[in-house]
Amino acid sequence: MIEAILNVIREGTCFVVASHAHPDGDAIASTLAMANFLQELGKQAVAFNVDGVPEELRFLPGADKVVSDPGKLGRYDAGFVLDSGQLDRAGSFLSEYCLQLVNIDHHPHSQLFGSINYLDDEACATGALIHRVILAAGHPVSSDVAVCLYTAILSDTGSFRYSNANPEAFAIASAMVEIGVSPWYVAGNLYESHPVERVKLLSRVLDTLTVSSCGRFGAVSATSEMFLATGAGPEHTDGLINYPRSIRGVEVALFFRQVEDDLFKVSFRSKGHVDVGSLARELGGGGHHNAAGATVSGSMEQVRQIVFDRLNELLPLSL
Ligand SMILES: [Mn+2]
Repeated sequence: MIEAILNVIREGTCFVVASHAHPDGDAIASTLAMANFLQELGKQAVAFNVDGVPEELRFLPGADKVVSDPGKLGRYDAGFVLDSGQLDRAGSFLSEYCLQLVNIDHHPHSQLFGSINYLDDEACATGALIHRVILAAGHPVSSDVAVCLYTAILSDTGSFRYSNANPEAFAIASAMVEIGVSPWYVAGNLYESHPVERVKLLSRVLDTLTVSSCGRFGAVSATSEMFLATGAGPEHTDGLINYPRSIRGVEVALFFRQVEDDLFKVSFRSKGHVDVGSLARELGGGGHHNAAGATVSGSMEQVRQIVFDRLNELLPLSL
């Protein structure tokens, strides 16, 4: 599988590397690791994301060159679609710009939209798969690539706290630090450079905290009114779901974000047996056992009730 990817790289000269909309650290950092690696091989490589690069990831090498306007794309020998699960999360139009697509992903149920699909749902991050590709190419990991790979893994393992923090995660992190990555530099950029709007939004979001009577799930919400009042945007909501999750006894955390008057994005995190990926799929979304999301229409009260009712059914079964 990796050999087939290396052949695509050897035979092509220009590539696009893309990842899913509303990108997280793994999505952007994997994209930039791959794009930087391809450029170091003397190839042309464009990094693309429909939503651009979130503020806290702009320190990554090459982040300033990420293209977000599909109109600026050219023609490519291949497109690498990373961390995306399905092509439309990165942009269905990518297939029109590329002679072939290569899907590299660690999400379970990732669709086989590539001519090559390098999938491993046991990998801690897509960044770990990119690391395997670079090692197989026999290419030394540059300091630019190293900081991207370290960031991808730090981010997707929740700073090595989640169950996906496997030996490979620590091994890659260790190797990247060996190459010269500064853990404090990365953590400082990722976690201690929040804009004040985010912290103001946090105070309002925490005000909405509810915990179920069983104590096993907890939720917070962000409404359009809160975004307006604080000047924060949806890009400032990353990690807010960790607050209900941090409560003792809470197994499933929920974050409801108003998208339109009667439309809510629901994020799920599970600490235990409940497979929030399958719950999200029931609601038309997707994701992992431990982290998932769906978009549900209805008023805030209706949407919360739909999800709470389903959890009240699921949680007793998971004892
Ligand atoms: Mn990922």
